[in-house]
Amino acid sequence: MYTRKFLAVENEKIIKAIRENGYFVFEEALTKEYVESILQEVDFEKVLVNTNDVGVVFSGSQQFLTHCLAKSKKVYNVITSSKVLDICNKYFLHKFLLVNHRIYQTKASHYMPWHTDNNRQVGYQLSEKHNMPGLLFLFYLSDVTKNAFQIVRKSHHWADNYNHEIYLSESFIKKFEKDIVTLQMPQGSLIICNTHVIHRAEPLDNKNYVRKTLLFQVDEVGDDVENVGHGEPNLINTEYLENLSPAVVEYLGFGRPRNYPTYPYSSVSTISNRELVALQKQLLLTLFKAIPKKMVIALVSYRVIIAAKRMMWKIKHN
Ligand SMILES: O=C(O)CCC(=O)C(=O)O
Repeated sequence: MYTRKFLAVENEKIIKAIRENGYFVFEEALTKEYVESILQEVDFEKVLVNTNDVGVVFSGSQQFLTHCLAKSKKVYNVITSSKVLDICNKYFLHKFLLVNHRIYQTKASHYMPWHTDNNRQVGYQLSEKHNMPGLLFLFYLSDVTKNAFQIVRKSHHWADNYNHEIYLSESFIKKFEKDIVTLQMPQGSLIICNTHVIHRAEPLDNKNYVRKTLLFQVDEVGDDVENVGHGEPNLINTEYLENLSPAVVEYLGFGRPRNYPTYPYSSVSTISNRELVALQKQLLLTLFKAIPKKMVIALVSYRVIIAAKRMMWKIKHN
């Protein structure tokens, strides 16, 4: 999964960088083969419509697979890897929790304002900025030359002074131009940042560009009752839970309430017009293909079909 050169980096060094600068970066932390195998488990083009499974949803110019822990063993392995857990163990002083995770694809055009991720929510709404320490892990699953993660270096030392702001304006951030770091990096690269650091994805306006990302956030919830319910649902495929340790049980939040809805909000109306037209075509095609079968069912009735099935079964098994 991880490259040897990344595994060789001492976690103390990673933590020192995060404490000083607000972030740590490493090019090609995951091997190319591992990233490709993750991407094989995610079909970004197949949107969920009356599908009895977890899968991809559209939200404007982005597509999300939020329930990765139910769909991808490879992602489960990254999120619960000993490298990640050891970094968290050393960084946090008290109980920490995986509060959200997702794989997403960003296409063509996208605008994200400058913000921090120390958010408390009521439903989909941000209710306040909290003081819990937190780490955001972001892996590039494609080469990122545009729409890169941008960070205001060392802003975790002062960003909490602006906790009354939901987003920070471009004109305000311009004052810190010399501290803005734009992280264009190859597939497999990793960024870990303090959730109190000001960041965003660089605005994108390019029809032919696609960026793929795995992101997850870990917050130090401790034993504070105020933090009970902090986090999005974790749907986990039990097949993945070999060697489940008490530490992983606590980190994934078994038995712990999670009050936030799954991000992002999605419905038919969050599908872009282009994708909606493609979907309509697909639906019409399905309808035309289904008409003969439905006509037969209507004419023959299910009783006759079941009787025919019983007869075929008997012929096959006698
Ligand atoms: O995708 C990115 O580069 C940034 C994501 C981000 O800031 C977020 O989801 O909070």
